[in-house]
Amino acid sequence: MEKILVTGSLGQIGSELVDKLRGMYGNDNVIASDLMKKDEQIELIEAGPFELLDVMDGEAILNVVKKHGIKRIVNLAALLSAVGEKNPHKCWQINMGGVVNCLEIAKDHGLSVFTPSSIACFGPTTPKDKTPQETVQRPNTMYGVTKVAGELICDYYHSKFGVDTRGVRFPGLISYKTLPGGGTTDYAVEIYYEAIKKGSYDSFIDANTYMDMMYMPDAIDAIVHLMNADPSRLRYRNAYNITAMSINPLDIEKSIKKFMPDFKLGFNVDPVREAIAQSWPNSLDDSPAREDWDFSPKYDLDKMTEDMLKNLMIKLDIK
Ligand code: NAD
Ligand code: AKB
Repeated sequence: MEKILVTGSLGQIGSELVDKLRGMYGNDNVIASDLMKKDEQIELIEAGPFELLDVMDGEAILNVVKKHGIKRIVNLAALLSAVGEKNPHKCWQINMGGVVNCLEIAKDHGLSVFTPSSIACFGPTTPKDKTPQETVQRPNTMYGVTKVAGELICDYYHSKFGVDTRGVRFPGLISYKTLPGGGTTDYAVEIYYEAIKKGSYDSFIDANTYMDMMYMPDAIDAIVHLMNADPSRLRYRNAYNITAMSINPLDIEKSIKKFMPDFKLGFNVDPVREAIAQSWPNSLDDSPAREDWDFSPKYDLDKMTEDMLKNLMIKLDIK
């Protein structure tokens, strides 16, 4: 069995992806890693191999690759959009340093690499509705700059050196297991937590601002699906648009009210994150992903809301 290294594995995506991959391939074949241990992820850390790993340290990654006989890296270590704007240079160093280190090792030692891009790879001059797979990419955040550069460098290592690189452009991901790490779409997670805890939420994103979103089980399925897809069908490899829903805060309010009729939504708009959201698409065209590797999300907004609320009631121990 091929061993897989997941970097940034204690974050919002990694904490669920590691579980899924360990279930599929066996605990010992999936090596989790992160910059530091986190108490809330102790189960994941103890369930299988775990390494402390800074993706900016290429030698340390290589040592882990050799120690465990790794054949595939899923590189999730990154700073997200809002945190990235507070420290753009660090965002560049981590996001680009990590991906380049993984690619160099992949080139020299015959590994494959999966690295997610994001809707942040688009910018204010990109067509906003049904944003095509191939279009203008001039983002105005450092996070977005690293995502476009990440797509291009993965394409380069594939075409120049034959490295099997793959990736998707994730929309905002909504989940209840691990909190998001400091992005613009985080409002769409907070709203569910606050609905359960307080019955109300003040959104930092404006009422009519649309962004694409997806429930975490669909995002995890997409990674697994694309990693195992027939390479001869892949036209884009590193940057497939994928989405499950195009929604704004009022849509989520309406959906929550179907299950919690007294829920109240207010607004306390954060100009920085609102400007980032305004620079991103309203909705993506993900038909190439559907055609090339049969991407097909299962959760729409109401189905996701029902599952989020049910699981958060259990997690937050609210009767
Ligand atoms: P996250 O912020 O929840 O987790 C990132 C993890 O990386 C954290 O556990 C952090 O400790 C770790 N990390 C930070 N610096 C590191 C370093 N130098 N070395 C090793 N680890 C380090 O992020 P996430 O939401 O899980 O995102 C994972 C990937 O998916 C990122 O590339 C992100 O851009 C992409 N993505 C996420 C979303 C989303 O909504 N969650 C959407 C689009 C794309
Ligand atoms: C963010 O908001 O920064 C992320 C993303 C869409 O990349 N959730």
